[in-house]
Amino acid sequence: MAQTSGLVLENQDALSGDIAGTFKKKAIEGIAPRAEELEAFDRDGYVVVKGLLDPQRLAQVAQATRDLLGPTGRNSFEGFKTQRAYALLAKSRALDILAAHPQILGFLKARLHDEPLLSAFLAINIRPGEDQQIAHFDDGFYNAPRPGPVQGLSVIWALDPFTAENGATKVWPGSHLWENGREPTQSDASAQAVMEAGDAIVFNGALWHAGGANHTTDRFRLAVTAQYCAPWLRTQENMSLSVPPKIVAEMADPLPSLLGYQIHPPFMGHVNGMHPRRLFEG
Ligand SMILES: O=C(O)CCC(=O)C(=O)O
Repeated sequence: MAQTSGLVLENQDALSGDIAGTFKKKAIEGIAPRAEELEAFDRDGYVVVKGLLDPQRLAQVAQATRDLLGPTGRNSFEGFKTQRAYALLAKSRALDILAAHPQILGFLKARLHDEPLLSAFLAINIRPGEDQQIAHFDDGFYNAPRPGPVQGLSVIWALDPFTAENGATKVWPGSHLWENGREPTQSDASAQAVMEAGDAIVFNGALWHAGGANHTTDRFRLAVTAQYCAPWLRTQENMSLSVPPKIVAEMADPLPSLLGYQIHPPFMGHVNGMHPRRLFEG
């Protein structure tokens, strides 16, 4: 039988709007970054935000992260002396705050998208004697013209003090504006994100960076990195398969949306023609 009622979409423009019936688009809310933080982010491609976790929360988060660490890396990108752990949101609720911290949500909204996706969320523990990681930029997978619109935004949370000696992240200021094919050389100025535990570096996914070398014999450099992308891009970790729906159903907003329980209008991300949040009904 022919359908006689429903939304009439006249043209392509109508397909950029939110046509969902039950669950409307829900923009993330956060704490807006300060003007000077945004200036630094735009100019240098990164900014260090200080003191995001109080000491009690920091201790909980650091312990929960340590508990999840496994073997050292399988290749030089992961780091042969570095422990990594993935799919963190399937394993611990203590780390939710790092994926959806109000100040990070504010950066996402200001510089990436108002309904972004969490592309990767992993622990990185750089151990004594580790070499510097190869320089890279996190949007490299998207193979897009550079410079271009912001496609990804990354955060590295310092859970130990980050020092020049223990492997503080190395960045090439301004390199988010470099054209395709340009790579860091010895003559390009670099900096290290020296941070207190509880600080985070927030950077454009186009910024060239690398995990630093750990020159110490006895200091670890524990971090969690949260990487976000625009909602029309493929995420690095396949979050739909990494975090079981039963776990996501119990999470507070905006985590389900960050994990893909959202529609990028008009219908990117639907499940059997419906908003993915309807999987939680009944
Ligand atoms: O650990 C760091 O400081 C950077 C790690 C990183 O950029 C990565 O693995 O993608």
